[in-house]
Amino acid sequence: MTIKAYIFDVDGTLADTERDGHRIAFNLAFEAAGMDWHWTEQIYGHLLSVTGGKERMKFYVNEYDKPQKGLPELDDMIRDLHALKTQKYVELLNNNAIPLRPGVKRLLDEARAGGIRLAIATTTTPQNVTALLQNALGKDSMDWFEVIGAGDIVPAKKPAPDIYQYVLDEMKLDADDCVAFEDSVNGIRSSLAAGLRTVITYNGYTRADDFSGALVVLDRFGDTEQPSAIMQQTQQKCCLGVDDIAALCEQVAA
Ligand code: XBP
Ligand code: MG
Repeated sequence: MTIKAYIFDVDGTLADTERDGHRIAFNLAFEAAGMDWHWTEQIYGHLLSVTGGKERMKFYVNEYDKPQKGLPELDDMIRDLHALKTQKYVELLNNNAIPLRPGVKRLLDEARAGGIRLAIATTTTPQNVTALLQNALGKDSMDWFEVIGAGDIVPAKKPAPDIYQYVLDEMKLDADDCVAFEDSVNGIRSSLAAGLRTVITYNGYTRADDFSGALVVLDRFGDTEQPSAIMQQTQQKCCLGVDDIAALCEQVAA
């Protein structure tokens, strides 16, 4: 069977954006709004169990019993805080682009050269996707992706399958035609629930997550300068390529 499309998660997969990107933007927004909230790396690691910045702030208020718990205007406050955070995140990326993870650009180029269609399925906002891609890959990179499924465009965020189902519907493709690329347990639960074979590249926050059902679990896609340690150990090669992904899909189909 021919793979027609690759559907990429963004945060943690295309780039390591959480610890030094989103977390910093949240703290800058809290400070600008005069809030005494501050998310350390450790607190943020716990809060990452909830996807979506607005949902994550609500979880934080309840989980850490903050004084704002139960306020009638809490949802409005969180909405405004999230808009400020998104502005801070975009500014952050425009000033200090967060690089793509090793091998992401190589795999995107290989896929495009091979006629494999590209899409994005992410919990973050469209503005954040645009800022990441344009700063890391240049202005025209947005056109590489046929569909960008992002943020509140679906009712339920990951681990619900909604965002992947939205992308499949928009591309008029079946799950069997595609492969998903994720970094976290919420992400793979979402992609598997949508029926998608899933490649995992874990990161510092997700290395201990349960990736049961993954097509393959790697430290990174890898490239010649920054090879994948797992590909070197298991396949005696530096990187995961389009051919490797096709072979993995053939194996599971057999
Ligand atoms: C990761 C998320 C997002 C980001 C923060 O998205 O769960 O919520 O952490 O971005 P994914 P927002 O891994 O699906 O790309 O504040 O815009 O939600
Ligand atoms: Mg992710």
